[in-house]
Amino acid sequence: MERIYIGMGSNLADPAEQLRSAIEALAQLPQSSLIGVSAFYQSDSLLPGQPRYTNAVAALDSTLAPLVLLDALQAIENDQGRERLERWGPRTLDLDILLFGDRLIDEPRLKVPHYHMQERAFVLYPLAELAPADLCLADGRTLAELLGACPFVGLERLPAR
Ligand code: A4P
Ligand code: MG
Repeated sequence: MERIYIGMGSNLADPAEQLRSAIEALAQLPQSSLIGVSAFYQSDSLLPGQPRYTNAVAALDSTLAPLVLLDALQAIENDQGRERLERWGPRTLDLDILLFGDRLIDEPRLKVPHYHMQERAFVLYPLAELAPADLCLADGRTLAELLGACPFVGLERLPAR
């Protein structure tokens, strides 16, 4: 079993409902158990002119191989009507593998840790609800250090999932 953290994001078609459906789908993954889900957080899109995002992080224990898990996550995205029109375009559901145990993965289809997660408040704050503060990221910095360098700015933690 490896502990996997998955970043979830949506900015189309009732984002909170998209995340709730995604959580149900994650709970059904084979060879896996859903360990926990953070609160939902809203923030402006990194790209101007797009609707606001709702983001959350899920923790999963799994024996699935990384690319098998990626296929399963992309199937969930597709089931929820994701259309890949342009990179970084608005989306009903985005599922990113943030961390996969302590693995460093550098394959054409899969880079782990997920790039830029170290500086994204909408990833780090929900992750901190689930992961220990001394969790070490690939570059040797701990989650606590990354949070210290990433102010809680522009994030709104929603009261309920
Ligand atoms: N891929 C490589 N590594 C991974 C990984 N660790 N997890 C590949 C998942 N997929 C990975 O992803 C493109 C390809 O990346 C996949 O086919 C997979 O093989 P995608 O989900 O189709 O495209 P994308 O999401 O548009 O691109 P990307 O680079 O994942 O964008 P991001 O980083 O997700 O940024 N603002 C707020 N507030 N909240 C957000 O969540 N998200 C984005 C998109 C922009 N602004 C945002 C947010
Ligand atoms: Mg993505």
